[in-house]
Amino acid sequence: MKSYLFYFSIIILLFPTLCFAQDNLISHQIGGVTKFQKVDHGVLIKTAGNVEVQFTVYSPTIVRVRIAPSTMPVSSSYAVIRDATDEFKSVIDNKDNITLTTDSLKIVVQKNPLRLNFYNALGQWLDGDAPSLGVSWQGTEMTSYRKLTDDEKFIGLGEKTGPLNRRGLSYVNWNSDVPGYGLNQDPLYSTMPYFMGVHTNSLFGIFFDNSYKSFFNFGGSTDNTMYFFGAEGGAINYYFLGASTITDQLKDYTWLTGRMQMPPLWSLGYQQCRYSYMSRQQLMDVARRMRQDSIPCDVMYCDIDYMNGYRVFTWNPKTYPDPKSMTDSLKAMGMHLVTIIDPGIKIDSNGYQPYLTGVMHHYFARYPDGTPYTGSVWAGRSHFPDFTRDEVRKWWGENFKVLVNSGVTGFWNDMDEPSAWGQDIPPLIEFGEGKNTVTLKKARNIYGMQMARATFDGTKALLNGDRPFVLTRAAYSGVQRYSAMWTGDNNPTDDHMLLAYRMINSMGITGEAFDGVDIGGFLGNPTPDLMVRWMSLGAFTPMFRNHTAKGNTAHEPWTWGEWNEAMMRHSIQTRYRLLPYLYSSFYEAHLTGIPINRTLAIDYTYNENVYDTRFEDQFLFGPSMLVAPVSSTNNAEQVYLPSGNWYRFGSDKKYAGSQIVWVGSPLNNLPVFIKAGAIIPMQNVVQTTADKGNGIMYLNVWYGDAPNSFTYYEDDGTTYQYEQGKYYLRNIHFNPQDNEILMDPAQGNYTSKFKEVDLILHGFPANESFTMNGQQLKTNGTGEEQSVDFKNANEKISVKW
Ligand code: MIG
Repeated sequence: MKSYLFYFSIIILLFPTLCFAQDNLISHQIGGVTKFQKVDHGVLIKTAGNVEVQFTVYSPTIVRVRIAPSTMPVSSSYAVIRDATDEFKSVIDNKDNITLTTDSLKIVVQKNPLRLNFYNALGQWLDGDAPSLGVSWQGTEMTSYRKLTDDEKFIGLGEKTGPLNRRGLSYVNWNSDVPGYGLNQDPLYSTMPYFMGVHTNSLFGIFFDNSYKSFFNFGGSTDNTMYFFGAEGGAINYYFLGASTITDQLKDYTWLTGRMQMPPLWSLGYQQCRYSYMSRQQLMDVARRMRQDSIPCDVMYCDIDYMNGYRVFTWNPKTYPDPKSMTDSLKAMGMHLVTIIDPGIKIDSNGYQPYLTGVMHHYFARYPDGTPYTGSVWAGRSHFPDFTRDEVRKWWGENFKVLVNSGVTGFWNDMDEPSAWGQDIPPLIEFGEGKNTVTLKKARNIYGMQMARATFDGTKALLNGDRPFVLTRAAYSGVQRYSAMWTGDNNPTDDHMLLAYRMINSMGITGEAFDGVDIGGFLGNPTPDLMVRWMSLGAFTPMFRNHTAKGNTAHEPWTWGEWNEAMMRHSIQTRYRLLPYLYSSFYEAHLTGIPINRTLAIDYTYNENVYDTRFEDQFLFGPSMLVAPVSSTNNAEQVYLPSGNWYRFGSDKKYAGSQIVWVGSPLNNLPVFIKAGAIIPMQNVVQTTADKGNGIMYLNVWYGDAPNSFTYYEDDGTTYQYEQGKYYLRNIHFNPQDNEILMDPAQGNYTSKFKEVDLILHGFPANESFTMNGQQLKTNGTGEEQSVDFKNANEKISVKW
């Protein structure tokens, strides 16, 4: 026994030495500057160890920093859609430093050893290399060690578990299929390597655009002196974002990586899913019951069982005969059908075209000898399309003909991490062609995004001018250009529900505004109370989808008893009433990248309460509604109301902000607050977005001391004609100092569906008399809630009191 221990410890002691020596994994540090030169749009620096440092100016607030051995080829980005066109304003070479400036940033490059420090235009230090370490590498793995300050918080990285403030925690990006993931599990399905560092009164952003397995450590294990990030391969390639507010950060980040196009309006309606509606009969029964029970609903889903033996791009002829007539029936009821698609293509040479054409053209990911990689998934042994290649994406897109011809308008991409039974796909599997050949190590984190791209481009081309809806599980930065996302296989617990809203908020600050969660939880059964609570939050989720796994209690509203169904119906009705406000908020996301669900960190960045674990789940839904997710077991909850005045949505009870309040939170009354001065256009309850409603815009304004504006946006909701000016856009202002609500003249060539405006005034001085463009209006109601009606003329409308 003793001697066994002796030899064992010798081996343990020798092992690291041996293997580092052999594999050259001893760390190396970046050396001093040997040379530097001006290059197009920036500066190129060489250092002692033949490592290059290149700065590229995209805009005064966006500078790319790339650090890599001079032998490493520059790889093109899947995320970034812009080219650099800017230049440094000045480049000053001194004995010890080189100083690079733009109008917004100053970068000081210490020469020996090379260290970078970033300052804003006011001269405030924002971020920089750790003085002792800087950029280091071990084998092919490069890491940037950076200085950490006591006051610093970190937010971002997209779909990650854990708290809003990621200080003290570490994360890995390696897209993975993680059913029933834990509350702190990592990695999950997607990679969004953009974070912001928030100081006491300044902030910065870093987008580390590297698709290899990457890691981020926000200071938990460095005695609070450093934070660091890096990747298994590729360059230290980051965009330093110097915009000084989170709103401007998001504008810059989505300028760089792209923004969403307008989603089809129907995709903002209520979506009912299930794994699986096993037959046309079952699916249509659910759809009809929605209408019978007056549950507004726009979308039904087919999960994998609609296919013939899980072969993608097929229908099961027995259970789903004549799918076109089914989607016609759905259409007649104002509903759309979304079908799931997995990447794996079943190996089946018996006339199965997607397999035959894929093999014939060598479209699949392959072993180094060219043999297509075989993994097993639902369909059994399968090959996986190489979505990194243009021709493969094009072929994939054309395959959707089968579904589009069947009347399908939404396409749900699943298993695109990619997932295969056994999970760990051999890392040497190859993608791409010629000099663009890469292995899974580089392709994995962008695989889902490229599948979503192929799906979006392909279905858009097939839909004859209509907007497709695409939903994906795996993703990489920039995916917002193609697809919505959902947070995968969650659990039916209160904690998971609350986590989902933090995750959605975090995805929102990494460019992806259109997010959903499986309402009620995917794996297992929620309590009826949890189901009711979650549905009430669903109304305030960018994508409102109820879904659950096989074998679970059905999640449709009527399965929970009449009283619970009534509460759920009310939540869904609230969603439909809010559609004009919601659609306008999507327009803002489309234009600027500001998300729908907005962590309070966006507007109240420097307020400590925002990061307090009691309040970190709270968010603004659009610009002026504050939602406090509350667990289903709490009938009262503490809510933090930021500065300003607030009204409880529903009762209009008034609260002063900048305080923590206890509020009632029974299951039928989620704590939602309206910011004083809010302008929220609503509509009447309809059963589907295909119904234009009663033609009345219910324009709600809540009185406040400060002026406010809102951009109302409308278009046909289905086509891309808004790109040619076919939209209706109207700026609406609340000007309390002039006692005026002003609607600017309508812009665009689209006629609003609203013929009338019912202006509903909350908390205005009691018994006012109102005029519209000088003419007396008849006031309905008195006191707390008054309203006036007028025609929705396109000219300027000024309402005064
Ligand atoms: O291995 O298609 O996350 O939403 O219902 C499970 C069946 C595959 C995982 C998805 C889930 C979907 C399920 N899929």
